[in-house]
Amino acid sequence: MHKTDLTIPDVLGGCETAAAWECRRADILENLVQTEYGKRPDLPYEVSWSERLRASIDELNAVHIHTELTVRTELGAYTFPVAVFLPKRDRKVPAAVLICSQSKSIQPMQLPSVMAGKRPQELAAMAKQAVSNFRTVLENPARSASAMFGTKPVLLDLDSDYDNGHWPVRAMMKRGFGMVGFYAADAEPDDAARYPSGLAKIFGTEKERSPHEWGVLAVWAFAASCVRQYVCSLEEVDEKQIAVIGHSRCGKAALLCGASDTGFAAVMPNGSGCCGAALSRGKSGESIASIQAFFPHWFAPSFRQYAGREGELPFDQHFLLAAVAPRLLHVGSGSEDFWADPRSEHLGAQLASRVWTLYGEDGLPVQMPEADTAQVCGHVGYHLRRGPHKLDTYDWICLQEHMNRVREGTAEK
Ligand code: GTR
Repeated sequence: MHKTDLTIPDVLGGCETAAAWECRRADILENLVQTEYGKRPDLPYEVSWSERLRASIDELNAVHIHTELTVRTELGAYTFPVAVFLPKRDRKVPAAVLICSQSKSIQPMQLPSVMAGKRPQELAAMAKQAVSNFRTVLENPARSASAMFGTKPVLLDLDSDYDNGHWPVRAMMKRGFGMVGFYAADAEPDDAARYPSGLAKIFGTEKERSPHEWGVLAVWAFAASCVRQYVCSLEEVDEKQIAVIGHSRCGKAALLCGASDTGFAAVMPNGSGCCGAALSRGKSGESIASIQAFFPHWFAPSFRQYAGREGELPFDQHFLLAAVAPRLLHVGSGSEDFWADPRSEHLGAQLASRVWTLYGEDGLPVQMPEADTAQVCGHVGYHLRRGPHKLDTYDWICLQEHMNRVREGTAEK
């Protein structure tokens, strides 16, 4: 339950017009990215791609493309694969880029399985333990995290799985919605001990990062922006209707990506919790201290100063959510996802939605919706899926229907 006696920084900061907000937005993003996720070293780069396979899949009435995407800087080139499914239609289709947190084979990037099904008190005790272990854990976060939590592999093949809720190709092809996915770990492995070894390496990031240098979440967000450039080149896709979506750690990255890259028309952080859509102040479950105990490589080194000091942050997560305005923001939660804290995710979206009022919309209601219900107010939406921490077909449908309503002009303001 979110505490109510908190001082939460005001996202509008006195802005009364959209023009005033747009100046403030630029400052907010600069400051927030520097402090929390870290910045990409300022090196020129080029993105190119090569389609390795293009095949018609009759059972889906769709085209499957497998592409290799290359990012090049003066320090080298890095290539990772992208899977695409496009429904066959006689018009351009909307599409989403998924930053995929699952893997094709067993890798270290897994949801700690012991968190699943835990009661809030048990999770809180685990977090407390993590915080008290802060120093020790930081020495070898990846090993400590798996030792404390264990791992449960969830495998997904983006090129051949059609019926996985994380990547429901069959259902979305029927709805005329294009799907583009890449494994986050292919862009940059989710392993503190190996960071940097993927995209971050060709930008000159070293093991010892400077205080405001990018962490892995920012690298994944950047990778999704590079993928968007490729998606814009596909003639089957409406380049004004491209969303970015991710779940959990990749929901945080999707939010960062969509907030920063205005080429994305829509953003869905799903189950993104701590350092995603959830307000840090008053949050239950995961905290800024515990997340950095396990995953220090996700953030800028400077963010460590806020471990256990949420109240001192000059912003909160609704500032990042608001940076999506006036584009489409849709936040998804699972009703049993105590670690992410749906109430704090809803509060983040609701407070951020005040910025959309500058564009003539009403903003989200203060009340959370019932489970398995979506709230859609103009370009801002929130839904609460009944169930645990995961990305499921229902979440995808909520995003697709929200985008549809906005496109057809039928979303109430
Ligand atoms: C957890 C982490 C969460 C979330 C999750 C996931 O271990 O504490 O912030 O990102 O992993 O990615 O599934």
